[in-house]
Amino acid sequence: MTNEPTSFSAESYFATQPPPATLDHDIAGVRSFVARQQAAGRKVVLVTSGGTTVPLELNVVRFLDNFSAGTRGATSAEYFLKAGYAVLFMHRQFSLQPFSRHYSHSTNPFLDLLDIDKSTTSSSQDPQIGVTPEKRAHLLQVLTAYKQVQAAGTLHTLTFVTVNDYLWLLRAVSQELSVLNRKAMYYLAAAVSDFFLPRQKMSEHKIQSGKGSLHIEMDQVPKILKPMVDEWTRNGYIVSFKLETDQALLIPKARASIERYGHQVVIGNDLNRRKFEVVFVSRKNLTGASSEGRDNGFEENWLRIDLSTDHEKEIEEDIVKELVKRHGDWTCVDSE
Ligand code: PAZ
Repeated sequence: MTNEPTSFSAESYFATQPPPATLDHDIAGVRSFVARQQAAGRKVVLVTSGGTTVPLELNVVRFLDNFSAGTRGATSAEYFLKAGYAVLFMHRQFSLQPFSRHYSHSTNPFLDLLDIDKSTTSSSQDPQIGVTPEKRAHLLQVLTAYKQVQAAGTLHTLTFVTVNDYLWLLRAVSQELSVLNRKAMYYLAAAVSDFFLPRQKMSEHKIQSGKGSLHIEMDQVPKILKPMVDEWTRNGYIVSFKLETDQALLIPKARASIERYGHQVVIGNDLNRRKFEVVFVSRKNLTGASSEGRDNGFEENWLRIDLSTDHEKEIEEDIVKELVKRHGDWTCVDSE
């Protein structure tokens, strides 16, 4: 299967690729969530999390996937909530989510939390289930935070699977959030496919293996940060992530991204070091509090944690703390 590649701008992408069926419903939910947070005077952060897929067939049997468990997004969302933000959590279906991430099937199986009270199994009463004593303190902490967030109504979740779902949702959610002006933050931690198969070039049915090898030419996913900065958001604080496996590329690529799209921060992370080291790349004097002495240079701030001495520490705590400070400075600047 070979196709001539098409060059998609964001505009031609949305003009030719169909929206997900649930878009209108999802956006109605976002609109009322944003209105409630605005009335309460809260800042709102959109957190994107998890990897997008690229289906190879319309009746999908096979797809390409992007690496991401959703740990960065789900963990950061909890720290944003703790810092008083309302969170729109837009995540890949079945990837990690705030609060429930502590008891995911792989890292901390839910059933290991529970015990059956042995005294009740031999008696005539129904067997009683309780929480394993050594897990109680942690569960109580997570549950308390979760219940508080539920009562305050400060977390709203949305799901995507394909890169197409992601792009449509991102545009629509960003536009809804733009009413908050500088009080909105966009924290783009999802791992988004760079290449995709436009609907018009996809085979309807399962690709057959009879012809031997498979050749697919994919088109480039449009660069959406530019329209996001210029058209979809209004003075919002935009943070993107850059994942590399070659550490030497992190800073040059992060700088190039800021240069090209004009957003506020790129957080660079190396695949194998991402749990304990990230770098913030931004323009110097970004808030423009004093335009004098402003230059076009960049600054880099490394955040590191020592996992050998601080086993419990999550680097997202420090990432969010730094962003809350920077966003605070950003909201102090008068909007033109
Ligand atoms: O979800 P996770 O914790 O497993 O991984 C997080 C991450 C590495 C996907 C994220 O920090 C990131 O870099 N996202 C952007 C990836 C990209 O360059 O497209």
